[in-house]
Amino acid sequence: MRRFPALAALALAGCRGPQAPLDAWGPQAGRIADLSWVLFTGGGLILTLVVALTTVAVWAPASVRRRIGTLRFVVGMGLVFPAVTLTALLFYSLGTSRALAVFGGAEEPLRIEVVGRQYWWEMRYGGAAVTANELRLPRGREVELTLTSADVIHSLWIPNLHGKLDMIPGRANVLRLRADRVGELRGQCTEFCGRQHALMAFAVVVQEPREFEAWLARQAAPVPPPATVEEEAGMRVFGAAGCGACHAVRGTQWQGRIAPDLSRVGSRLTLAAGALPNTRGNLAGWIAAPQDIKPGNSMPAYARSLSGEEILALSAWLDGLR
Ligand code: HEC
Ligand SMILES: [Cu+2]
Repeated sequence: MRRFPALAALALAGCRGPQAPLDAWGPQAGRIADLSWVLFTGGGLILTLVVALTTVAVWAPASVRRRIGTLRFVVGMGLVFPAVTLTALLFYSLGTSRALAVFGGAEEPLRIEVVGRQYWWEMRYGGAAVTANELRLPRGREVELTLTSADVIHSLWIPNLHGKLDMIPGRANVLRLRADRVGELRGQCTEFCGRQHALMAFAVVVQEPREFEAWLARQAAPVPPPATVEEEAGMRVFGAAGCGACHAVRGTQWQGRIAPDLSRVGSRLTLAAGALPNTRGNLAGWIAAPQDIKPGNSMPAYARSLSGEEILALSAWLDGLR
């Protein structure tokens, strides 16, 4: 008995926090949570009823048992009851799906394209800015995410905001959502897409609209020139090592399109799709040994071809891109 509170706390821990579907941060997740509660409650009541009837059928005296053995009872509880309940649920869930497909407001939604790739995410804010592994949203604004894939099937899930939606090569799926609270959430790939599927997450940052606009303007601007001698050295190493063949940095000659855009990589919360917290040390570690941190991802390791000093200079420059 004394363990019970601990067990209950453990079970309910999934109901709150940055990756909890029942902790709705917007109307879409709210609808899904309502549907879930109806199903949990209804399912619980029906289970209780079935257990009670089974107990009666096994243990009750014959006179009582006879009552639940009549044809009327069997047809009523075995056919009519499930038909009525399931039909009601069908219409309720169709109503939920419909509500999820449309926006309530008259305002133009903010459109963001999200491209799934092995094993990271590209976020494109119209022509204005490209970023990776981080979805920033203005609080209270309706957002239309267009989901595509550049390779295999992925699936995008931000439990606090909406249900899952697949990202299918050659197809665009649309997810409409709104975040009503300021703060940080987490999204995750939920369709097995290869060896590093588990390390394919992203940060969701909901900001006040004004802060969001400022962030977006900074993302869209060319990067400023290096501020220190070390950063300048880092920028040179970036060119010499060929990082720009895969990565883009806004306002430079490096415009690679097959890896995360690094224009403002220093401002992101995590590195490599949630694999590491974003610190200067982790940046250096990632450049030296990405295959040890995330084996099978598409970035080559530089521990052998670059010196420690070069890697530190690179990390200084990238960390300064905010
Ligand atoms: C062959 C293409 C390729 C080259 C060359 C390459 N990278 Fe990468 N890089 C990638 C890919 C792909 C990822 C994403 C890996 C993942 O998360 O699955 C990545 C991720 C990163 C990240 C993390 C970005 C983020 O959004 O979290 C950094 C930082 C980075 N690379 C720096 C560099 C530097 C510095 C160089 C040159 C020394 C370099 N890369 C060379 C392909 C490349
Ligand atoms: Cu994936």
